[in-house]
Amino acid sequence: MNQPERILVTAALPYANGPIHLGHLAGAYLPADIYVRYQRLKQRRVLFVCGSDEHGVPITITADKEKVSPQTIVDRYHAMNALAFERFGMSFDNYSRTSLPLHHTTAREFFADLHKRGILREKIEQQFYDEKAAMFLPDRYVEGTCPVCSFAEARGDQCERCGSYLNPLELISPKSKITGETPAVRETGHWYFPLGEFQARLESYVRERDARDGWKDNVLNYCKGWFSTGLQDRPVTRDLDWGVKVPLAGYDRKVLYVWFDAVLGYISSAKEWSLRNGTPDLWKEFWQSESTKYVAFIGKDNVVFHCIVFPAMLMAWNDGHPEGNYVLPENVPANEFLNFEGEKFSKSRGWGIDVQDFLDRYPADSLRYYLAVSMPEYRDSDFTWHEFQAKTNNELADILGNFVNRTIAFTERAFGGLVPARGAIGDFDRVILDILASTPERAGEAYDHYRFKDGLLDVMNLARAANKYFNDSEPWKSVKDDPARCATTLSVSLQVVRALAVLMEPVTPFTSEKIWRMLDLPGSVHDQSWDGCASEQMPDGHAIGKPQILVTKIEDSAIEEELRRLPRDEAAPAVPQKPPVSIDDFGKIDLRIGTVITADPVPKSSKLLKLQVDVGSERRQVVAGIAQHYRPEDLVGKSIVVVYNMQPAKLMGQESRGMLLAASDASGKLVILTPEKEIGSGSVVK
Ligand code: B3M
Ligand code: ZN
Repeated sequence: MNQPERILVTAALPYANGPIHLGHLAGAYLPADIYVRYQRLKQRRVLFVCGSDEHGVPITITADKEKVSPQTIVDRYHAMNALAFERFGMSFDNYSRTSLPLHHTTAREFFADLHKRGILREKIEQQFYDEKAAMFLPDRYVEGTCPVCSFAEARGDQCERCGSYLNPLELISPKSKITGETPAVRETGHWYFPLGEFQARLESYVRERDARDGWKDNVLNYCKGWFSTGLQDRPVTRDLDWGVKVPLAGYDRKVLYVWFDAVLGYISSAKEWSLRNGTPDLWKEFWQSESTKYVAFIGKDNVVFHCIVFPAMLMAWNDGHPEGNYVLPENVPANEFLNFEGEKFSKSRGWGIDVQDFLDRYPADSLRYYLAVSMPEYRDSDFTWHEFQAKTNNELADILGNFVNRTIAFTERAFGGLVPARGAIGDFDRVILDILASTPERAGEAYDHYRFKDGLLDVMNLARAANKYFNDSEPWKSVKDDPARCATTLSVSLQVVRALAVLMEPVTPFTSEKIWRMLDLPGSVHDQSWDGCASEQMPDGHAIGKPQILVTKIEDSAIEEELRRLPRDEAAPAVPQKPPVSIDDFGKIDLRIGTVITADPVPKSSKLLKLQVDVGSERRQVVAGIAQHYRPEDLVGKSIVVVYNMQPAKLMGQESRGMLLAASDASGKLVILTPEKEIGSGSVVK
C-alpha cells in the first residue's frame, strides 16, 4: 500500500472481567500506542480506538460467583481499566464499551444484514437444558468428568487438566453449574457463520497483506495452522441473557456469541468517537475508505479472531454492500507473552502486580520504557524487578536523563539560561549532527514495520552518542579558553535535546513533555514533527527553563520490597549440606543397575518390602523401606540403582545385600531412581 491517507488503529478490547496486567500492556497496548504516537508525529491522520469487551460467559460466571449483576462487574472493571490505561499514557481517541446501546445496535444490524442475505445457517442441535433454571446451558455452564482423562471438574468446552476440547454432551455425569442438577438434553437452534466457505479468499487475503506489509511469522504460522486443518462453520449465537440479543423471532433468550459482537466493537467505538466530535459520519472516512490503512494490535491468543473470523465477517458484509465497504486489517501485529519473574501472570495466585499499584509507586514512563525494551516481539519475555531497576537507572536516567540535565544545567550556569548562538561547526559537531540527521528515518522505518525495540534502540543510540559528544567536547574547558566553541557545543546539544524530546515521545510521552517544558518551547511535544525535529534548532537567545530531575532512580530497597511482596510458595527448610567428600571418597561406593524380579511384603513390617533384584552376575535380596510409597506389584520389572558394595545387614530378620536409591521431598514422599533409558542389569553407575 502506498502511503495511506489515513491510519486506523485498534487494540484488542480487554474483557471487563478483571484488571489488565503488565502482560497485556506489553502484548498489545504499548506497541499500539508507540505506533500511533509515532504516526501522529509523522503528521499522518490517525484514529486510535479501543474499549472494554463487556459480554461473554466469564463475566456472567464472575457475577454469579459474587452474587451481583453482570452490569456491576463490567462497570467496575471498565472504570478500573480505563483509568489504568489513562495513567499508563495510552492515547486512545476513544475508549468505548460494548454494553452501550450504540454497540448493540451496530452488532444487531450487522447480524441481521448477514441473516437477511442468507449467509448465516440455522442448525438444530441437542443441547443441555437445566429444567430448574429453565434455560439452555452454554458450554461453560456444564461441568462433569472428562471422558479423556477422568478429571472430575472438566468444563463443557474444555478439560483444564488434559487440555482436550470437549463437547458438553461428552461429559460423564454432567452437572449444571447454575443449579447443580443433572441437565436434560433438548433440541434447540443456533446460527452459524460459514467460515469454511471463505477459506480460499482468506488464504489469499493473508498472503497478499503479508506480501505488502510483512506480517509477523508467529501470526502467519497460526493462520497456516488453521488453514491446514480446514475452516469450519462457527456458531455465532449462545444461550445467555447477557449480551447482544439475537434480532430474530424465537431467539429472544439467546445472544450473539461474544466474539462476533466484540470485533464489531472496533466499529462502534469509532462511531462513538464521531458522535462525540459532532460529526456523526466521520467514522466512515476511516472504516469505509480504500485509502485507509487498518492495523489491529492484539496479543497472540487472539490471532484467529482477527486474521480469520473478523476479516471473513467483513468480506461477507462487503459482498452485499458495494457502497459502504469496510477496510480489512492490513496487518495484525501480535506479540508473544510476557511472563513475570519467570512465571505466568496469575490472578488467583497473586503472581504479578496490579497496573495501578505499579503506577502509584513508579512513573508510567519507567514502565513504558522497560516494557518497550523487553517487549515479547518475537518470543516470550520476562518482567523482572531487577531489570526494571537496571533499565530505569542505567538507561533512562543515566543516558537520556543525564544528557538532558547536563545540557540544561550547563546552559544555565554558563549562559544564564539563554540559548547561545553557534559559531563554526567542527568535527565533533558534524558527527553528532549526522547521527541526529539520520535517526528519524532509521527509527521511523523500524516503527513503520512494527519493530519497536529496534526503533527505540536507534533513538537511545542518539542519546548515547550525544553524551559522548558532550564528554569529548569538554565544554567545561572551552567555556574558559574558547567561549565561541563552548557556545557551539551547547547550541548543538540543545538541538539534540529538543530532538530527543520528540523522538522519545512515542515511548516516554510524559518525560518528553517535561523536557519540552524545561526548554520552555511553545505548544506541546505531542504535536511536533518527527521528520523536522532533526534540523529544528533552538532559537538563539531563547530563555530555557530551570533544570529538573527528569528520571528518578529506583533504590535497591524498593526492589527488595517488591520481591518480598511476591507470594513465593512456602520454601521448604533447606537441608544442610553434608561435609564435602573427595572424588576418591565417592569412588568407594559401587553403584549398579538392577532389575526387580519379585517384590513382597516383609511379615509384621508396615514399612519394608523384600525385593529379589537381578544385578547382572547374580540375584540379590534387597530390603527397602518403601512399603508406604509403592505397591509390590508396581515394582516388578523396574530398573533401579543399587548400592552394590553395601555391607550386608539384617532388617526385621531379613538379610539385605545392597540398598536401593530413592529421593525424598520435604513431606517425606519417596521416589525411586531409575535410569533414563533402558540399560542392562549390572551396568555400572558412575
Ligand atoms: N476480549 C479477549 C482478550 O481480552 C478479547 C479480545 C476481544 S478483541 C475484539 O484477550
Ligand atoms: Zn481431561
